[in-house]
Amino acid sequence: MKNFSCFCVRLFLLLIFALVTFANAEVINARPSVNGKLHVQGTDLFDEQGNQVVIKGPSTHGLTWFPQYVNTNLFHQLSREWNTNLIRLAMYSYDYVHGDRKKNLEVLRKGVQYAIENDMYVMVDWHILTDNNPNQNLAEAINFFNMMAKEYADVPNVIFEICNEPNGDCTWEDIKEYANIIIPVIRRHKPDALILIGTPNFDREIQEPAKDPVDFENVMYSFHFYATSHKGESLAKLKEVVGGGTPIFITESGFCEASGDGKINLESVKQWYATLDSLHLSYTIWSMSNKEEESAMIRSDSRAVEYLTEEDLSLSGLYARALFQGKDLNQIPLIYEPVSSFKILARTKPYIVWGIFAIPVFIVIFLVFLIQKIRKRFRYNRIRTYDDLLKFSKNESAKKFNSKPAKQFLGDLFLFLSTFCTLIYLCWRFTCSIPYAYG
Ligand code: IDC
Repeated sequence: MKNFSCFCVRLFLLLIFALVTFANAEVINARPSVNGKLHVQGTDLFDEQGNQVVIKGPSTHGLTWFPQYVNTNLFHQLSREWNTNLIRLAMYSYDYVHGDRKKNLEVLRKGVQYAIENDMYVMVDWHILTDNNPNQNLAEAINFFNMMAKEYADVPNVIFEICNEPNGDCTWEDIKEYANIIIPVIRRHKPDALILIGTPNFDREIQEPAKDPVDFENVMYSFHFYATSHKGESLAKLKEVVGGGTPIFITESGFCEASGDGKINLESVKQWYATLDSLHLSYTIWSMSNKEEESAMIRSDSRAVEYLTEEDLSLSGLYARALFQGKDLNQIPLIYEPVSSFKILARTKPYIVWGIFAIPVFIVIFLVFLIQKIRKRFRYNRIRTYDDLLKFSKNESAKKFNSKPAKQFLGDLFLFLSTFCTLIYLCWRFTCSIPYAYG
């Protein structure tokens, strides 16, 4: 009996040990208040106690484009109900440099504050895009990161993404040069800051830093994908680079095409995010907005900003929420009604939709012209317009004002083409380009 109780106690202790070890192996829902500052070890992220962590959450759209979604109630819902422990604040550097700087900073600071209030990690993203090389606005970037690192030196929540997507002819050497300047600026105030570095060609060429990493600890390199546009080859590259020991953070991803629009490819989505989970990669999903594009998580006809119900969510929103909550994506049917398919086609491939309109419009105008001509022929002696008056006049001096056949043809052609283009434009305008939500 004594042996048996000894055995039971041992078994119980073993169970507890196994549970603790298992729990330590991966803290899915790391929280700044519990897990503190994050740091990189190998290819993984770890908390202050040495537990491996993964952080996930949505990315905002441009901060000053959709500032209404930066509010504490929505962040509370994202944190508590959506189970997200990360929010990315996308501050378009072009807007900051050339636009309303005060507004950008105001929304950004609010975003950081709400993330702190709701116990989320927060990624401060210097969102370069049209300014394709981060060195273009180097002085501004230095000032910006100096200010941010100083302000949030002691805040474990804040993570820095020093440049969104370098593109065009921006090389890895250019990015390294930039990182070598910006990282010390940040680290002067926040020596242990976690820093994420962009990679060439819209954060896709992660093999470059794999070959030639920067000389700093505690950094990760950004990789972006959009499931409809990027598939096998990109996925294989990601696996290979991570397998080779390079730390990667998916600072942005999406379910549709890289344009931010176009239909979702669910099979590809499942494959990508299952891979991210198996590699313990952290990620954000684009975007928390109601823009009329497929990547927006909120429906374009929704006006909710502080709490999102099921009805407010687009397909992207439903899938993103399911991923964050660890639910099965197959539970959400991927259905495109003919109207929404047509709208997506009009936004992504407008020339096809114009073509679709062009055929019936052409036929209708052609028939109208034909009928007009036939009618004129049979009722030639009826005078209706000044033109007719001249045409049928017996007066010699009036006749010389008659248009020549070539001129007449040109006139008809002009009328035909302008009616044709106007009608196509109106068809497109009424069916596609007036956002439903705005009337
Ligand atoms: C897109 C937005 C779109 C906006 C465009 C230009 O979805 O509404 O008009 O930017 O600013 C990225 C970029 C991200 C893009 C997104 C989708 O980081 O700014 O947002 N994307 O195209 N990289 C790959 C895709």
